Amino acid sequence: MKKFLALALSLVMAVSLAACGTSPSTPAASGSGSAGSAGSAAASGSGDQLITVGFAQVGHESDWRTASTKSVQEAFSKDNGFDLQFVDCDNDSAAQLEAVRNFIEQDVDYIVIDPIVSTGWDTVLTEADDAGIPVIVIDRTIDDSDKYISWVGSEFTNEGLAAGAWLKDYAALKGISELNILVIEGTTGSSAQIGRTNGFKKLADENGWKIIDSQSGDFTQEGGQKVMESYCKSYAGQFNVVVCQNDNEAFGAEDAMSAAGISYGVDGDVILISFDACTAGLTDVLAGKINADFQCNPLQGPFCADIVAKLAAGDTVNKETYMEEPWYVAEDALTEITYTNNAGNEVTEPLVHVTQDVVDAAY
Ligand code: GYE
Repeated sequence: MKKFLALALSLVMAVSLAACGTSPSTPAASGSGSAGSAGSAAASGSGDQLITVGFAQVGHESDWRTASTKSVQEAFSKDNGFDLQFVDCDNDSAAQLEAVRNFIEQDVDYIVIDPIVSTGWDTVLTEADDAGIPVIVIDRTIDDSDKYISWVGSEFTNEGLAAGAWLKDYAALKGISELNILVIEGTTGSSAQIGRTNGFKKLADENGWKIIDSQSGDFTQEGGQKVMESYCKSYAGQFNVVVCQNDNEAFGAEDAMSAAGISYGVDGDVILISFDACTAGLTDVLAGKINADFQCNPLQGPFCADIVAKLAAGDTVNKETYMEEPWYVAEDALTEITYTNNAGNEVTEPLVHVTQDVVDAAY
């Protein structure tokens, strides 16, 4: 028990240090409420036992996902006192439910879920609850059940609102009065897709922009390319903005537009907006291919491990933790945006002009 507590405490300290060192991975704020202590199996386990954690990951669809997996695997290492069972659910919701049920059957100490879609969770979370296994949710949200202890992730609606607020100011700056927009959405039913879609649409509706079409590219490069190829055929000459809900879709969209002879980015005919701001995405912002990239921070592993360590030590944890996420732009003409965020507050946030140093510091 003593050894376990020492492990847990040293992990908490390591996490605090890591969080101080890299500013984008510092949680911005803790949201509503506080979850009770888990009374976990690990906390009552014997001396040198590792804490077993089952992680049902979405899949391997994007650069963001690769960074997320690495972050969780590093944080839940054996050296940090964990035995991590990692399952790549390959973007298959049924497989993800099965993975969670297998974790329950194995009687792991904790379950971590990055939910592919936001609904369909209450039954399996009730089963975990009945088995006394605390569940921590990361990244995407679960919207039809509150039977989890804690969540750490991003405010996806704010990402969409910020993208819309930037587009409004950018169009005004460039004297573009009519915006005809094509959207390539992420995986249908994921909270990332829902939030980014709704946030951006709110600004589009308020400003009278036309969203010509909005289809899913499933957060993959291949998906983004396919959707953009069909958009180029159907809407050639009719659009001047493309919004991709992640960087990998944007890479596919770039290829499709190049093949169709359509120019995009800073010197092009089409404004290209993206989300995630991974290294390759910011490289394209620096090159002027993507005009603006709204970060979603995947480095959630240390925060999640911190939550598990606190629960194992019998401490209480916050029900929600939001990641801090900057907005990146290719040109330095605009330095900030002001918009009403999802909580109803008017906020003014900086726009980070991308330089090589910014790319080098990216995930
Ligand atoms: O934006 C995308 C990934 O859930 C926030 O999933 C995540 C999204 C991310 O495939 O690249």
